[in-house]
Amino acid sequence: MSLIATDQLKIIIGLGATGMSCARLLAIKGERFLMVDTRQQPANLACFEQLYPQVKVVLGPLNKTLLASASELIVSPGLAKDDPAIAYAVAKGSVLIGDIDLFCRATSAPIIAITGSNAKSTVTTLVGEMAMACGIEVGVGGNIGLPVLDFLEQPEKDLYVLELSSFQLETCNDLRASVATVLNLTPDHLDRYANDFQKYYQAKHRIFKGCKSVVENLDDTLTHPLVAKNVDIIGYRLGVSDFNIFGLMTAEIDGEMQECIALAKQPLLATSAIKLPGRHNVVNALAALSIGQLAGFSMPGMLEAIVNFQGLEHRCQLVATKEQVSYFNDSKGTNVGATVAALEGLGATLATGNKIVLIAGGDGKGASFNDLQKPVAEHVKALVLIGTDAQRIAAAVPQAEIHYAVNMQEAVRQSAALASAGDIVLLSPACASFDMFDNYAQRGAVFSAAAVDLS
Ligand code: UMA
Ligand code: ADP
Repeated sequence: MSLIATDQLKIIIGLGATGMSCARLLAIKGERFLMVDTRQQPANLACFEQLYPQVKVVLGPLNKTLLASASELIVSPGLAKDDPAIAYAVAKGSVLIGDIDLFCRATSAPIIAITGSNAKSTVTTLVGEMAMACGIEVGVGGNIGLPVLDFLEQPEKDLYVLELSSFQLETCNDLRASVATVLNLTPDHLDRYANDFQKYYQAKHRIFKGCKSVVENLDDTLTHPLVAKNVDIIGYRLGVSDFNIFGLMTAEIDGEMQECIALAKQPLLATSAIKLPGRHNVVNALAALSIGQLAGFSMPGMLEAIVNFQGLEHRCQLVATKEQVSYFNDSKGTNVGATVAALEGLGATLATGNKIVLIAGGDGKGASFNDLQKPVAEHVKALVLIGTDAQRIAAAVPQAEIHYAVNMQEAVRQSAALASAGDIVLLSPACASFDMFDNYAQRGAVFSAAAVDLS
């Protein structure tokens, strides 16, 4: 890792996990820096002041003159980069950068970069498990919860697998990933992008800057990269496989004709061997295989990792079965695209006549709920709505049976009364949780406990 100090002033904006990791790096390098946060009482303040008593902290609205005095502004992902004070400083010559570029400057190990509106954490984790199964020393981090600069405090790994959000990609200029992918693209975080989907798309596609190879989801044209002809591309689709395309085929496995994952029309693994529920998780396995293939992982190692992968909490996780009704916690379904995938993914596994009772609602982040219409019509028996945007969801699915609940416990009780043997009760809110819960994990935990507690 190369750590080169300069005596120019740097300003870190944001006292969250990212800001703290940036401070650690600059302190180790002996750089001159200030810490800025728009909040009066950011949670890490006391800890920061204890660790760096000599570093000035400036709190409250951003001061444009102060920011313009910095050679570099290291901006945390949670902060919008179009703040007028940041724009002023950039116009005056300050360079805008984020933790991801700082990390890329410091490491020479290959990077796999994964973004998308949904499935990032699942695919990032699975790719990490594949690398481990192939005997590769791997670091898995980024938006998934581990600031990437924390890796610099450990011996360098052979490979880094990074989940990147659009917020992080906004400040990425120097990623040069070995493998880059946008898994899927549907509206999210539009409150941050002035309701402009194109801006969100552009932020996501920054992941391809300088990349060496690309994985493309052939079922989602918005993931198609604009890259030079010499960049290797592998595609995947929930359809027939082909040369350089991971897909599906029917083949004889263990004496039985079965649906299989395949590459170049060669069967690799029965889809029934994937433990994660729903068709969308078959897509996630295809995505991870495509990434691993470009990264040079061995096929047996990748297949072993898929077969052993149990999935992550709060992502279409089966948490209870009561009176032959299955309760799935998909609290991480925080936007419409995720809920559409969960409904279609689980709906495809139901026996004829069985349906889903959907618990949804929360803070919709300004998004339209209209894309719920089709999967709701196909797979949903009734919706039980909670939270701030309950009425907006109801208005988007006028043909559906709607119920309202004041809290999660009541939503689960109502859903249990609506479901019959063989049905699914699914919490997939299509919304953020902050209007009723601390975060999606707490929302999922409350749902799961209520489902387990049903008599
Ligand atoms: N904030 C202010 N003023 C500031 C700085 C931040 O009000 O001056 C607020 C932000 O608006 C936000 C909160 O503080 O509400 C945290 O922002 P941050 O940038 O300091 O966040 P970190 O603690 O550094 O965590 C970030 C990611 N958070 C965000 O992008 C909001 C984490 O992703 C990520 O795990 C972490 O870096 C390590 O890379 C979380 C997330 O919610 C899980 N990501 C979004 C998502 O997945 O949808 C993008
Ligand atoms: P992210 O990190 O992008 O939020 P996760 O892996 O945490 O992704 O999954 C979040 C949600 O995305 C899941 O709870 C599920 O509702 C949805 N999801 C999972 N796989 C897919 C997919 N292939 N396409 C669209 N949505 C998906």
